[in-house]
Amino acid sequence: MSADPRELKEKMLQIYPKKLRQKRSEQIVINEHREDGSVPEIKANVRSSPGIITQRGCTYAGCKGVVIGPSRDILSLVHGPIGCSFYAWLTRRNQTRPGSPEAQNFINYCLSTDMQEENIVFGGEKKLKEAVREAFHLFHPKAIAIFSTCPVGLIGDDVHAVAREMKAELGINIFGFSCEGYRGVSQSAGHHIANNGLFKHIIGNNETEHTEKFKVNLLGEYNIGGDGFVLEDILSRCGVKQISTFSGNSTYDGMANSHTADLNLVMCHRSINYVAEMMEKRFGIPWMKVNFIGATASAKSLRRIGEYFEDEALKARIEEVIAEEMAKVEVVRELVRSRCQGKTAMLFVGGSRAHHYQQLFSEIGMKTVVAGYEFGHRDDYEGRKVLPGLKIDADSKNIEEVDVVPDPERYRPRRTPEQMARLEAMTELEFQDYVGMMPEMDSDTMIIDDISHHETERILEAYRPDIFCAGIKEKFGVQKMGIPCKQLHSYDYGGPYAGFAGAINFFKDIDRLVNMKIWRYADPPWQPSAAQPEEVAAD
Ligand code: CFM
Repeated sequence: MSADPRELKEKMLQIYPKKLRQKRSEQIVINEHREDGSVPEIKANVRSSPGIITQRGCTYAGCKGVVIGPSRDILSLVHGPIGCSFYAWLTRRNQTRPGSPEAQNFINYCLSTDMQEENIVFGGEKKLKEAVREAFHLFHPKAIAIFSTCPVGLIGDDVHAVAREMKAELGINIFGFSCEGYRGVSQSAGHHIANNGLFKHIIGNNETEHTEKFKVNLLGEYNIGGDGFVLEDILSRCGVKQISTFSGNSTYDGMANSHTADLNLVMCHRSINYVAEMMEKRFGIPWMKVNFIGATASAKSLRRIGEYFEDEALKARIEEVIAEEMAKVEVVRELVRSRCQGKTAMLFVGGSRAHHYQQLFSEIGMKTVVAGYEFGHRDDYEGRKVLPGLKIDADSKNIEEVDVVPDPERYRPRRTPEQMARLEAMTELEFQDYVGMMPEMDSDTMIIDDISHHETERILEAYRPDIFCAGIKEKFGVQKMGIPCKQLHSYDYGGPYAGFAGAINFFKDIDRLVNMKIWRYADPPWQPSAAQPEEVAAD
C-alpha cells in the first residue's frame, strides 16, 4: 500500500464531468485530525448522481426491510407491484426465535397487494382493504403494517386512511408507512419513517411491569446472522433484562412495552437514533451509544452499562463475564493476529458497520485504509456535534419530524440531574452522543461517501488491500480483481460477529480470507501479467 490519497483523489475525479467532479470531490475526503479536535467536513446524505452505480437501497427498503421487517409478529403487508416484495422476502439475514412452536412468526411470509396496471389507473385502495382483511383472517396477527412502494405515492392511495378504517373494522393495531422508494435519497429516509411509526403506533401500548432491577432496550440491533442472540446471552448472563430489541428477534408486545426500560442502548445510530431521542423526550429514558462489534468494544459497552446503573454487584458480574469471554477470545486473537498483523482493509457498508467493524480489524492488527458509508449522514462521519449546523435540504424536509412532548403521566426521569452530571463527567460515559467514523480513523486515510463503481476500481488498483468489505453487489467484481470480498451486510452466510463469540468467528473468517493464496491467481484487469501459479507456489 503506497498510494498518496490526495493524488489518487485527483486522479479518480478526472474522468467526471465538471459538475459531478465538484460534487464527488466534496464526498471524498482525506482524513485529518486537526488541533481543535475537528475533522474535515464531508458531503453526505445527498442524492446519488445518475450513472455512478451507487450501492444504495431505497426508502421502502429502509422502512420495511431494515427497521420493521425483523420483528416476527407484526404482519408486514407491502402495497405495490410484486417485484418490490422480492427483495423484502428473507433476503436480509435477520433471524428470529419464537418462544414456542405456537408463537406467531410471520418472517417466512411475504405479503403483497400485487398491484396491477388496473390498480395504478383506477387506484389501489380497494385492493389494499381486501388484502388487509384476507391477511387478518388468515393469520390473526396483533398488528398489521402497510408499506407503500413508489407507485402508491405517485397515484395518491391513502394508506393511512385505509389503515384507520381497517383498524376500526378488525379491532387490531393497523398502521401505514408512506415509505415510497423515492421519498428520500436512500434507505436512510425509510429508517426515519419507520422510527416515527414505531413511536406513534407501538411504543407505549403495553404497560406490563417487570420486576428486574436493570432494564434496557437494545436499539439498532437487527440480529443479522444471529448477532442479537449472542448479545441477549451476554446481557442475561450479566443480569441485565432486555425489554425489547429494535428490532432483531423482537415481538410487537416487547416493543410496545419498551417504554418501561431504564436505559436505551444504541448500536446502529444511523437507523434508530430517532426512536432513542423521542423516547427520552416522552418517557425520560436516557440513551447511550454502545458498540458490541469487537471484543474490546463489547467489554467497554458492558462496563458502561454497569456504570450507568451504579450497582456494585452488577459491575462485578459484568467483570466476571468479560474475564470469562476475553480468555476465550485472546487465544484465537493472538494466533490470528500473528498472521494478519499489518494487513489492510477497506469497508463500504450502510451507515454504521463501515465504522464498527474497523474495531474488529484493529484487534487483529489490521488497518482500515479507506472506508465510507452508503447512506450515512455527516454526524455518522464527523460525530453528533455537527448536528446543529446541518443544513435541512428539500429531501430531508420530505420526512416528518414528530413533535414530542413529555408524557403527562408516564414521563419519569430515570436518573436525577446530579446523577446524570456525575455520570457524564466520567469521560467514558457520554449520553446522547456518537463520535462518528472519522475521528476514529487515522489521518491520511480516505473516506468516500456513496462510493461509485469507478472509484471502487481505482482504490483497489492503487492500494491493493488484503480485504474489501461490502455487499453482494460489489462482491464478485472485486474478487475478479484478485481481492477477497467479505460481505458485511449478510456476513456471507457466516456470523454471528457481535460480542465476544462473534469476534472469535470474525477473526477466524478473516484469517482464512486474507491468507488464502487463491487470490493471487487472479489477474487484475490493469495488470495482465500478475503472479502466475508457479510463482505463487514458490513463495
Ligand atoms: Fe444500521 Fe444495519 Fe448498518 Fe442499516 Fe443496512 Fe444492515 Fe448495513 Mo445492510 S441498520 S445502517 S440499513 S447496521 S441492512 S443491519 S448491513 S446497510 S451498515
